[in-house]
Amino acid sequence: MSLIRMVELPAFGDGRGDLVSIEAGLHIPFAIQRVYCLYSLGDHPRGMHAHRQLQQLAFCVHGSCRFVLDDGAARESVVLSTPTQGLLIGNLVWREMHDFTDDCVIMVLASEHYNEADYIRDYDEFLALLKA
Ligand code: T46
Repeated sequence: MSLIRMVELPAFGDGRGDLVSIEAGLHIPFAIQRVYCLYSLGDHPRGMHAHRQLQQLAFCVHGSCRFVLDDGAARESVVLSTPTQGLLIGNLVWREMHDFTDDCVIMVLASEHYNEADYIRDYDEFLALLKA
C-alpha cells in the first residue's frame, strides 16, 4: 500500500472565486485539535522527524512544496500544489518537506495539541522504535 494517502477536498467555485471545505469525520479520520501554517519558507528543508501518536492532514493553500514520507520500509515523495488535495500523514511516519516555492503556504490540521514529547527527531531512534 502506498504511503501517499491523498484526500480530495470539495471545492465550490463561482463567479466570486473558490472555496474549499474540510470537515472532521467526513474528509479526515480524526477530530481537529490544532491548526498551524508554515509560510515565508526558504531553501531549508523542514520536518525531519516522525510522531509517536500525531496524525495530520497537510495541504498547500498557496504555492507548492514536496513532501517525503518514510515508514522505515519505503520512502515516497509527493508534490502538494493545490488546496483541494490534502496529504494524510499517520503516526510513526518520518516526514521531510523540500522545494518550497517563494509563495508557498502550508496549512496543517492536527489530531493532537502540540507536544514536543510526541516527536522522534532522530532517524535511527525512529527505526529502532519501529522494530521494538
Ligand atoms: C509536521 C510538519 C508538516 C509549536 O510551538 N507549536 C506547533 O504547533 C508546531 C507545529 C511547532 N511549534 C514550534 C516548535 C518549534 O520550536 O515551532 C517550531 C518549529 O517546529 P518544527 O521544527 O517541528 O517545524 P517543522 O516545519 O519541521 O514541522 C512541522 C510540524 O512540527 C510537524 O508535525 O508534520 O510541520
